[in-house]
Amino acid sequence: MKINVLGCISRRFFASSVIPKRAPFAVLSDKDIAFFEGTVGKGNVRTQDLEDYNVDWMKWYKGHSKCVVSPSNSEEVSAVLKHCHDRQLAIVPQSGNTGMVGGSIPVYDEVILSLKRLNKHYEFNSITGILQCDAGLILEELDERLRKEGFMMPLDLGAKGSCLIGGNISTCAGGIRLLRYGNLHGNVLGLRVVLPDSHGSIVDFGSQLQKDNTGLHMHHMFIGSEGQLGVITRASILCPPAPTSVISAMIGVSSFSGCCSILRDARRFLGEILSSFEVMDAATMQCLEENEQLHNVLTSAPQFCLLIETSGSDAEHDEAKVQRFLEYVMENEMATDGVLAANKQESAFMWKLRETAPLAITKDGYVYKFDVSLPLDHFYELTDAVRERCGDKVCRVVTYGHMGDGNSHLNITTKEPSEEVEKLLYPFVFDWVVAHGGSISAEHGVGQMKRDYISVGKSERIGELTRALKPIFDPRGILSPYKMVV
Ligand code: FAD
Ligand code: 2HG
Ligand code: ZN
Repeated sequence: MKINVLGCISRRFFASSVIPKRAPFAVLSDKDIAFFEGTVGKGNVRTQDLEDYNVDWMKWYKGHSKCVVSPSNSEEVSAVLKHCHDRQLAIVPQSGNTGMVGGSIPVYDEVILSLKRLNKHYEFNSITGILQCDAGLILEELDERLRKEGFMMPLDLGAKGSCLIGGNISTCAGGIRLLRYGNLHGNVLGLRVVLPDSHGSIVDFGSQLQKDNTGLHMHHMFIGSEGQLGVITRASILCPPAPTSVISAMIGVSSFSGCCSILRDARRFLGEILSSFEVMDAATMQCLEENEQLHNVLTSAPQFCLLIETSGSDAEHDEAKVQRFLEYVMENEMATDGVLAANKQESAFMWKLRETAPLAITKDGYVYKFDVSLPLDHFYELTDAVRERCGDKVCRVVTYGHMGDGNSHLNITTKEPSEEVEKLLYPFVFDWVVAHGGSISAEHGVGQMKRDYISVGKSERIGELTRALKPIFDPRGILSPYKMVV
């Protein structure tokens, strides 16, 4: 299912943020447009009605691009990037445009390179489980195709109906099953990348092999690089067999330390079949109720709801494990109540609650969004600290997230953007996270949103090395300027 796009545009504002000045890139000319049309076909160069491309999913960022170019293969991407290099025209790769940090949106008038037409090549080996495919294929469609052969994509996220695999790799997307299938650094074996250099070089990094220790493992550099180094046009991905038995349950818990105990025991009892361990706090459930009229399946009005899922290949074995685990939790009074999904519909409703949370909070008006990794000892302390700091200046402070991976989605809502709230949150939250051993970006990336904070808690040398790396791949700095590498 394609995800909804939000309503009004409210440009992300950071009173404190200094947007870098426009660099001396060329200005798009009629000759450039003619070149693009000659390369990718007239119908695949847009110069009008660009709103959907210039604005992000959250409606926080608005670019001013005058042109969207949509190539259909690596050779066309190469010709476009070579032209942009030679002309010194800035260009931003864009896939499904579901990113949450403004990475896919131009800051000024950069050309937009839409990768949606890069969707032809699909080759799957059902013995090795290795998929080779074009970067512009939609995650959900890839998953559906693989399921017909008994396999699945190793990642899953709420935006699956709209995001493209190239966008997922470029953000190193995490999602709801990372606990079981690992992150993309483990699953992506190789990448075809087009570089914005004088040749528009097309380079195959990594391979289609599970073991390949020849040279530096350079494909990893592009995973999570947010379009700063090159354009991913094709990927080789190791895909797991699809489970034949999936069990979902929701458990109510009265304290966060109680959630941690349940996570420890879930790992112990469920072992290899544990595939999701998600948390939603009471404020999230209240928001779902008020803004989306979605009612909790748990009736004890707990402080925390855990959504736990197992994925395995033997229903009897999995059910016995889950049963033993739930009995243990209940007998030891670790939960306020619990519900085991009786069928696919009930399971889908549990996931609907979790996946609607990002949309539900936007209905309060304005959202301050944080996506952080934290050691579990401090996971919910941050929410408490922010609640205390913001008091009644905000509508609500909600936390949901991928607790099994230590990834908290802390969201603070207000009716309208507020400079006062912004000053309470920035840099407070980022400093707090780093001081408690966390990361200020768990899975959404840096984009435009965290550009000013990228060095928090990192040594200067890391910044120097990153900046030294960029021109090796992008000698004229034309690819997605003013973002992660500034
Ligand atoms: P885009 O948003 O188009 O681009 C993302 C970044 O990658 C940009 O910097 C862009 O320039 C760059 N880029 C895109 N394609 C390429 C390419 N081929 N080559 C080089 N650079 C490229 N994220 C998670 O990690 N986990 C979640 O659970 C999750 N859930 C979400 C739920 C919802 C409802 C929404 C709206 C978003 C969610 N996201 C989540 C964020 C987002 O979906 C992911 O970041 C996703 O991976 C972005 O993919 P995309 O195709 O939309 O990429
Ligand atoms: C999710 O896990 C997404 O639902 C979005 O990563 C997180 O809304 C958010 O903050
Ligand atoms: Zn997430």
